[in-house]
Amino acid sequence: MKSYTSETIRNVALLGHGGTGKTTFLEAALLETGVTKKMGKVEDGNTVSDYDKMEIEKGYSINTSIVPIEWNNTKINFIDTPGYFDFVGEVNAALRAAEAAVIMVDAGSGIQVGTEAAWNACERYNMPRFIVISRREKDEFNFDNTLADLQGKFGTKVVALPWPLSDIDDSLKEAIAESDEELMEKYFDGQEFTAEEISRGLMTGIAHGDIVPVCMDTFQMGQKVEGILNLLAACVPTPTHHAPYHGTDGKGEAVEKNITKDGPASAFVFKTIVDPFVGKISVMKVVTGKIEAGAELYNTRADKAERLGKPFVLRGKEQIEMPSAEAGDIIAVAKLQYTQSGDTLCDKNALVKYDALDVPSPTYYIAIEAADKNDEDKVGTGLARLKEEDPSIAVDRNAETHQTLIGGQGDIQLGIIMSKLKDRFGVTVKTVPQRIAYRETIKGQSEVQGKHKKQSGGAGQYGDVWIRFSPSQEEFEFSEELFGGSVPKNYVPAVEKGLLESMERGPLAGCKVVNVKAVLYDGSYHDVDSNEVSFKIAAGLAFKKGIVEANPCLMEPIMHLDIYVPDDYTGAVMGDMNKRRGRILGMEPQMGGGQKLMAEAPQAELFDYALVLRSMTQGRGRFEMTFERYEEVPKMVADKIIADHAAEEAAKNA
Ligand SMILES: Nc1nc2c(ncn2[C@@H]2O[C@H](COP(=O)(O)OP(=O)(O)OP(=O)(O)O)[C@@H](O)[C@H]2O)c(=O)[nH]1
Ligand SMILES: [Mg+2]
Repeated sequence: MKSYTSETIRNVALLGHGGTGKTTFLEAALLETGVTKKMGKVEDGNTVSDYDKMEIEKGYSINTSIVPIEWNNTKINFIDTPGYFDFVGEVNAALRAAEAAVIMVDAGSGIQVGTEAAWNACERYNMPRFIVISRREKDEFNFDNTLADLQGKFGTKVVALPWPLSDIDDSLKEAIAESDEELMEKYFDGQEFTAEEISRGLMTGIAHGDIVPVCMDTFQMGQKVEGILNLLAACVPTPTHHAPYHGTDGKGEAVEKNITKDGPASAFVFKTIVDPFVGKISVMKVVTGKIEAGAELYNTRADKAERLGKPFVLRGKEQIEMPSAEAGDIIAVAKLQYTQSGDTLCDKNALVKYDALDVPSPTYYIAIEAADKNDEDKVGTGLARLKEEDPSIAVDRNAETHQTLIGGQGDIQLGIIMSKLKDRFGVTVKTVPQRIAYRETIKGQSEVQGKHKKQSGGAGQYGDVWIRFSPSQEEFEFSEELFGGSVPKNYVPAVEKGLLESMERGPLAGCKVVNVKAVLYDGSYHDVDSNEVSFKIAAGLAFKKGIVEANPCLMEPIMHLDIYVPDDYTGAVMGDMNKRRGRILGMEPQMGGGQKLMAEAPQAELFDYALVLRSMTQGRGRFEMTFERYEEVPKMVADKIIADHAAEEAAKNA
């Protein structure tokens, strides 16, 4: 593929509800531009964009892919995003590389949750946008009705746009007038716009997001996409007109960089593909300068230089070599050593680090185990590789529950991660019930004796301690108030060690014990039989007894939730929180509609919250969750946890 200049490149993200035909539209465009001879179909697994094995198997897009379409000396780099909710991280990344978005709307279904999500994402990124209506071949489809729905939802900035511009109706005229004061005056004076003014007004309006054209051109399953391509080639702002990229320079000071081919090179890596055969592919948007094969660029996050191989253009999985790439283009480079998604590569003499990617924080976790215990290491390395590809997954090894958790946006995303582990790394994993990192503590005091004595035959063992237990603000406090040499000082560290080790597994439910103060105040010893081990064991015995006698209780993690829902659903969400032992702390109306509900609930009641909230709100609700504090488990619940633990132990020892 030839190199394109900044002015002849357009970068367009394809967004929209799942299944609206984004990937299919690209197939039509590839056919129309002569790249393919026959149109691929998503259901046949032979499209250019959905090339990943998992995408073919599932029949929908999972990864963002790049499909450049060369059209009348312009190259439109389409960035095809998955429409399904779980893959919002892919959409965020795509919008960091695009100058405009096309929101695909299904003629039959009209506005869907994914349409709203796409619109909101465009608002967040100030993204100029176009609306294209797919599946218009349906009999019941009526353009004016759909347009009216879109205007009802998103406002009058949504206008029908005939292309090439022919008859310009009043709503379009008004929108053009609003783009510019001079044009507004002319409009109110009743003067006609010149062709140049119309074009200027339209471009400004689209670039600022004040005009959102709905493409009027009909296109049907694989035919006639040229109207849309013409419109996009003409009206999508060129990369050089894009709002500047924000970041920091070598001194950590804020900088803004406009896309320009002049000056030192810099590029933003928005996507990583881990190909089992080719290795790692870093997909980047060139922000400034020019990138050539063999260039040495600096990775400002990793603080390492990277030598680039030949840059290439991706078209689905196909790699097309390019001699060089100019600012504004999207290219890929293979086998970079240190670079991850969200990194900046730049000229060493002009350091810059662009703002990192917005990675959605995980809201849904599952606990996994390798089906074969010997594969644990492979699971670890596999997950680390997959996280390079999808930074929105979290991989946590919980030190208290000893479980491996993977987190993401929902069950589809995590199911795919599990399939990929099998497929690419050959390890089968299974999900297991998630454990909560309960903790044990005490609310009262106790004074107990721990005595370890073994004096039958051979060398004896003797350790005897009296310890006072009470609550503490700190995780663990230890001191001694011994008098008269009841316990020789050299055994005191062994007592402390014995207590510390016992804290790992409390007597109630085998959980970590916290917030305990222990004072060693008395004891006895034996001249011959006492040793460190005996005092350690004695301390452990004292601990068990001491905790049980000091009014112990179980503590559980309480999470803070910020839940964003449209007004209609607040009642349902609040009711559901009550069922989860949760509390609503407050409510804040949001700009642009909807409410933010602040709530707290025990983690134990929230495992499925991401899935339930989604179904409760038809996919319109979302939430963020952070750990808040530990709180005492209510007695009824605690009794059950303790009983379950006892049963588990009994089964283990049976
Ligand atoms: N009848 C008809 N079917 C279409 C049209 N466009 C797409 N389809 C079909 O709709 C289904 C979904 O199309 P995709 O292209 O995968 O939709 P998508 O928007 O890429 O979906 P996600 O990747 O899940 O977001 C496929 O079975 C297509 O063949 C169209 O214009 N008319
Ligand atoms: Mg798709």
